[in-house]
Order: sequence, then C-alpha cells, then structure tokens
Amino acid sequence: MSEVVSYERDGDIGVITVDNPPVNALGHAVRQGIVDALDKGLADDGAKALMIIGGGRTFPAGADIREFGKPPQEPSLPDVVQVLENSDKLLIAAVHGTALGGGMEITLGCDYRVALDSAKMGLPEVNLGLLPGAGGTQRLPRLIGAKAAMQAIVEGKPMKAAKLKDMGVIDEVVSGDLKAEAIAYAEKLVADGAPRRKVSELSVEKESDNVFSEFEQSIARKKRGFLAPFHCIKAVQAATELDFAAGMKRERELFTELLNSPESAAQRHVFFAEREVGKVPGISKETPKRDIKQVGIIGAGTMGGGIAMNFLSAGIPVKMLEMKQEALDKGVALIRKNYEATAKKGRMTSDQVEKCMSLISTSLSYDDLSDVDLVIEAVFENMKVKKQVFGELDRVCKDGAILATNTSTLDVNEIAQSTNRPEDVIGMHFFSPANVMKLLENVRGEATSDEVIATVMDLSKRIGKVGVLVGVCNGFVGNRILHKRQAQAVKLVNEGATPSQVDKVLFDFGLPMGPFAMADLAGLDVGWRIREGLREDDPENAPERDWMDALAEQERWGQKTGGGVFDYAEGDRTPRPSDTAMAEIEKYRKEKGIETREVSDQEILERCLYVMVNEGAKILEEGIAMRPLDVDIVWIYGYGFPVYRGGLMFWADQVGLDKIHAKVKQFYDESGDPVWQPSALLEKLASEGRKFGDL
Ligand code: T1G
Repeated sequence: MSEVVSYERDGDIGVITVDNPPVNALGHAVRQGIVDALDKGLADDGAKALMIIGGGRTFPAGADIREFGKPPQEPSLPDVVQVLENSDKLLIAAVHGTALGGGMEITLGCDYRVALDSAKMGLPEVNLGLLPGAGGTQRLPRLIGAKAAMQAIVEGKPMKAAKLKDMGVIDEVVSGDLKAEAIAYAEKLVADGAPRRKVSELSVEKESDNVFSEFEQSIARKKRGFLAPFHCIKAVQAATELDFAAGMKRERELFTELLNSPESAAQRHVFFAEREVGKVPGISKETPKRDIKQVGIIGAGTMGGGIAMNFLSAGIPVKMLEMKQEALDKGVALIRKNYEATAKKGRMTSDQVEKCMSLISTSLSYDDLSDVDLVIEAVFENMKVKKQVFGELDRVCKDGAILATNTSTLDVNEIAQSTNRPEDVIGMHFFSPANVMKLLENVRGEATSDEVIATVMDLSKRIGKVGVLVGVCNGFVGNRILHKRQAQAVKLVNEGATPSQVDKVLFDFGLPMGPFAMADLAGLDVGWRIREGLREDDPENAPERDWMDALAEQERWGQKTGGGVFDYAEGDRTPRPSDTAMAEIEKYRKEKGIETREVSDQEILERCLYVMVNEGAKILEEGIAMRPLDVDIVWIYGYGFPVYRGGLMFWADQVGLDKIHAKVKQFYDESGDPVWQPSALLEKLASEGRKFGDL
C-alpha cells in the first residue's frame, strides 16, 4: 500500500485516506494508491460500505499540476473515478477543506457525498486554461443540469457546502468531527439499504436548445482571448448530445487540445509564478517577522485612503495623519463611501463596514505615531516633502517600526538615508485604486534589512495583495517598462499611425486598453506635471515637449475633462477619435518636419511589446527584478497583461528570443535610440537558444 493512501476499517465501514500534503494533489502515487486501497476495501468482507476522505487540511484539491506536460502515467484520473463508480460496494466521499478539480470529480464517482459545513467544492480547471478532465463535464450536468454545470465550470470558483447541498451535489452537511460524522452517515445509509447512485447513469437535463450559444455570447467580452471557457461549454454540450461513453471521449479530446495549448501552458505558469513571487531567494522562511498590530498612514487622500482600506479590511487598526482636520474628515468619509458601495453590491455586510470603520483613528500630530508598528506615507510625490516626512517619522516612531514610502518614482535609498534607521525603510508601491489593485511592489533599499523585507512580504499576503520584491530605479519594474512602451506609442503616432490604431493593436493583443486610453484614464496632467518638474529641475535631460504636453496645457487631461487624446461623451467612457488631438499631432509633425508613413499593425505590436521585453531583460540584468516570473506577475497584476499569455517574459519565450532580439537590433540600427540598445541578457539568451524561463 502506498504511504500516500491508506486503508483501514472503522466499524462496518472501510476507510480510504489520502495523505499527500500539502493539498492531497492526485499525483500518480495517489491515483495508484486509491485503486489499491479500493481493491483492499472490496476484498474486506467486514466492510459493508467504503468511504474516501482526505488527511490533513483538505480533501484532494485536484490533479497534480506539476505533472502536466510530462508523459501521462496510468491509472489516469478519469480511470480512477470510473473504477470508484464501478465499485461493488456503496461508496461515500467525506469532504473537508477544498475539494477542487479532480478532487471534486472523485466525489462525483461516489454514490453519496457528505461534507463539513466549512468545506468548499469546485471545478477551477478553467483558471489553468483547462477543463475538468476526469468526467466533471459529463457527471456534473447529470447532477445539476447543463446550464448550472456550465456556469459553475466556466466560472471555476469554489462553492460552499450549503449551496452545494441546495444544488443536490452534497447529500449531507455535518459539523464537528468529519470522520466520525461521515462514518455514522455511512452506517445509516447501509442500515437504510440506501440505493447505489451512479451519476453516469443519470440523464442530463438541457434547459433549451440555445442555452449554450446564449451563454457563449454572455461571456464573449469577459473571456476575450481565452480558449478554455469555450471548450468547457462544448464539453458540457456534448453531455446533452452524446451517451456517457461518447461524452467522455469528447471531453478527453477537448481536454487534450487545451493541455497542449500555449494558453494553458501560460496559465499554469502563472499559477506557480504568483506563489513563487512571495519567496525571496536568500531570505529563509525562518527569518523573524515583526508583529504588525497597528499601522499609521500619512496622507488621507485617494491613495492614503485606499491604502488604509487594505489594512482595515484585514482587521488591522489604522491611524490616519493629515495636516488639516478637513482633509482627515474628507478622507475618512471617502473610505466609508467606498465600503458602503461594496456593501450595496452585496460583497460586504453593514456590520463589516462598521467594523472596518471602527478601526480608524485620526490625528493631526506626528507624535501620535509613536506606537505604530508600520507607517506608510502617501504624500505629494516630491523628494523634499518626503524627506521632511521621514525626518518627523525618525523623530517620533518607536524602535523597530517599519517606515514605508508609497512613492512610485523617487529614490527609496535617498529617502532612507534621510533617517537614522535606513535598515527599517522600504518602499510599498500600491497601484491606484489602492483598495482594488492586487499588485504591491515592495521596494528594497540598499540598507533594508531581511527582517523588514520578510515582514512586508508576509504582510502583503495578509492584506490580500500580490507582493513582488523589486529594486530601486526610476519606475521600479512596472512603470519603468510602461514608460518605455508609452514613448514608443507616441513615436509611432508621430511617424504616421493614429492613436486609435495603436490602441486597437494592443487591445486586440489582450491588454485591457491601449496606451492612449490608459493615458486618458490616468490623466494626461499626471505625466505632464512630472515632465514639467524635470524641465525645471534638470532642463538638460528633461524630455522634449511634444503634442501630449500641448494637449495637457489645453487642459485636455483625458476622461476627467471630457477629452484628452480621445474625446468622451458625457457619462460615457468610450474613447472616440478626436479632431482636436489630431490637429495637435499634425501640428507637431509639421513643426518637426516629419514625413508621415503607413505604419503596420505588426510594427506597432513589435515596437510596443519588444521594447517592453528588452527593458524587462535590462531590469533582470540590473537585479531590479529577481526573476523573469516577477516581471510576469507585475505586469499581469499591475497592468492587466493577458494571463493566457503568461506574462511579458513568458510570452517572449513563446515568441522566441532570437526573433525578438533580431527585431530589437533592427530597431536600434534604424533609430539609434538607446532604448533599443539590445539588452546583453537578451542577446546572450538568444545566441544560446535559451529562454528567460531557463534562468
Ligand atoms: N498541484 C500541485 N501543487 C499544488 C496544487 C496542485 N493542484 N495546488 C496547490 N499546490 C501547491 C502550491 O503550489 C503550493 O506549493 C502549495 O501547494 C500550497 O498551495 C483532471 C485537470 C488548494 C485552494 O486548480 O487553488 O484537477 O508554494 O499556496 O493558499 O480535472 O492551492 O508551497 O511549494 O495555493 O492554502 C485543479 C489549485 C487542478 C487547485 C490551497 N485544482 N490549488 O490554497 O495554498 S487540475 C486546482 C489551489 C485538475 C482534473 C484537472 C490552492 C488551494 P508551495 P497554496 P492555499
């Protein structure tokens, strides 16, 4: 008997226990172990019925994702589920934790399902670019109908035990000791002579002929570019049109197509990458972490308020500091307004809103920050102001308090050096809106201690963020790459493309919006003020004035003023081509004597995306990002890079670094622009036929 699956008798019930921490993934040894344990149970005359249960924290949470891409090993998961369903003895699944994917499919091979009230079950394969490949697309419709099954499979979210009982998936919900309760339930089934219930023998209820096409249309926009959701629909449709055996064959065909698709390879990469980013090479899990019981936030504006909400929602008290009572009142009112909007959508109860609000305290004096464990400043993006704030924090904060800056561009080392405790200073760069965006760039200064890094990375998870550790440079990882792409987009328009054409190319690639719609959303005035500041402080190196400045000077700041690069109708955020903007563009082209030309979509895609890849490679060379997967996660969670492309560096690997390097070199030779100077790392990997993923 394999050590990952055991068999024992408990009274009249034979118990099969899966024990493969951390999540009882259904790897080859577990699959074989289940089959062996079942044989033992079937041969055990004293066992009137059999039960399968998970050891540790959960019922099996699915196939072992690490096995995908490797040669398949028998028994396959569909076969294991079929062997369970063919069992001569009544079979009960006892569920706790999260029975997901293949784990849930195992339960569907059983006659009855009993679950702990805290348990969840679901079929999240779509998030890996897959579909339930062990009979889920054929058995679930037989239990709950085609429409409900299709919605559950395409949504891919875990469902609570109570809801699953209402849907008829779970037969009994228990509390307390699952095993004891499940044994009692099984013995009752035996005593009552409960009938066998082979799900595959049930018929499928199809609500209407066009239920599938209607659902497909309903997800078309949201699932743009994905493959798996549409294959899931096809598989469930097969359950309504074919018999079980043929339906299983169709499921296998569709699953195999997905398994071999670049989209699934990308989404499986992201699954592991978003967990790897939390692990910092060189900083062990044992590094002591400081206890963050109370947080101070300086600045109660949009950013300060949004940042505060992350901690309040995690149950961490926040002390907000401003210079004027009016600003404090406004900030606290905005927090309440945001929470109440969430409650209105049914995503929070009013009690939860009051609980969060009760954790806020306010102050007008730095002295009140003497007892906080972490302070985050979210004041005006100006070095003089930041240094003045950190000087005060250095004066009042207790030893061991972590001092964090939310700066998005300024030098964290310079800020740290303005205190007597640079080892306690770190950047925590939240993305706006700070209470919504999941990405948090944690910026390590030269002096930042391992303890502070470990504490802040752990805290990131606690407040529901995806924390990525980055180094100090202008724009860190995300914005540094963004600025390079925005500059290429402007150049392409200078040379003859239109803003709409550039935006459409990148939207069709899978980004949520193009560069100019993004600029209009953020506000053209933001970039313009930074460039004007540079022109004042450092005229020699400041960027040349261009048509984007001209638009900003006319207060065409984008959505917030009804027009920027695009025009916006009242109450409508749809970007429309603007004659005013085009006039400014043509005026600029004329002033510069630019001979405009036809710019192809392919050139737009290559120049906007390859400049990002080249910059990402330079960021890796300089150690600003630790691994290519950190760059991938920054752009997925910070800027909506399509997850079915795996992130910027993973996508570059799929395109081929030799191809990208050749183009980068070509653009460098043509333009002489340093931004196109090929990264040495890119050059090296391309010449060796290697990938970023090999690093
Ligand atoms: N396979 C391999 N490793 C897994 C895994 C899995 N299914 N699930 C988790 N891990 C690892 C994870 O990488 C991490 O490793 C550790 O376990 C803890 O995970 C045929 C084809 C279960 C809700 O998609 O959603 O079944 O970093 O940090 O936050 O139809 O893990 O410690 O080295 O996420 O408590 C379908 C995926 C598979 C579920 C627990 N199942 N997992 O969350 O811990 S495909 C899934 C999760 C399938 C069949 C199809 C979550 C969790 P490390 P964690 P957590």
